[in-house]
Amino acid sequence: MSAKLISGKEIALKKKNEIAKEVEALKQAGVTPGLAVILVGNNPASRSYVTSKEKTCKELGMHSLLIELPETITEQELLNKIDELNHDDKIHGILVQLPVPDHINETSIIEAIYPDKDVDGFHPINVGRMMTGQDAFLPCTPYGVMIMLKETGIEIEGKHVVVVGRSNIVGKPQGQLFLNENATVTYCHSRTVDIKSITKQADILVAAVGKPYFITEDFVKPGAVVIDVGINRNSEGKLCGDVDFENVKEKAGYITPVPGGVGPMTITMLMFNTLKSAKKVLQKLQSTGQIR
Ligand code: BQF
Repeated sequence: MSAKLISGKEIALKKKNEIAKEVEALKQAGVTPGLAVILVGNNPASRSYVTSKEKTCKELGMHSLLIELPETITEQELLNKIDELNHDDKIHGILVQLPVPDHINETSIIEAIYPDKDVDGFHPINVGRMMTGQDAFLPCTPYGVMIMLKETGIEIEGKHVVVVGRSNIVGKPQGQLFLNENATVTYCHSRTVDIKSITKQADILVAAVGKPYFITEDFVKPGAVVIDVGINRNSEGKLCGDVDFENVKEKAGYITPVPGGVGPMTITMLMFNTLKSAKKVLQKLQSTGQIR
């Protein structure tokens, strides 16, 4: 193993400690940060993500509300639930666990959440704010990656970052966040001709493909930083990333594991965003003299 391991688990632990302290201070001031998580249907992976979000909320002293709805709920009923939470003063963050069933329009759901409570950072208002470099809720996974690099002391300015993957949730915003930090950004995707020749130029390579072991050592420049955003199950049913870790670790300068890499940071940034939302509410209450 020549690469240094970037432990998302450890960085997440440090960040969660900082968040827990701020949550306590906020509670003293009269505002308990609250997150509502809506789970529609019974997808086992979704259920496990939702459970870990709830558990983390509680660990950090936040209020958490889990709303479980049957697969058969109509889009309108879900929209009504969201609107109720939009107007609930105890709730500072709302998220609908994705994917939603096919008969529900994902875009309509995302757009129904008030941007000020959109702690996933998926609402077009937050996407636009991020793109123009304004204050916004940043999507948790790409944001988590940026914090991991910062905490590890890896420079971004002027570096060539190659993002493999272009989903709205990870790939696209990931490239934008790197651009905001003055990196040179290249996107690769399923239609890219000769992916390897491009990924080999990366100082920082982000894999967000959704294919187990897609990134092998021949995709990687010696000494590169390799960030694995993939969460897959391999043929043995074990959790694995998009990177062939065992081989790539011999060539990379830094590498993130799966599990214990980006995943724990995703959850942590969700807590950070919920805290941030609650802090804004406190500021507003203070500036309008409703609380001192
Ligand atoms: C780890 C997610 C695909 C689709 C929807 C820790 C998580 C995962 C892995 C986790 C994910 C992936 C989440 C580890 C939340 C990340 O130790 O490696 C935590 O809970 N995630 C989600 O909510 O929705 C998804 C991936």
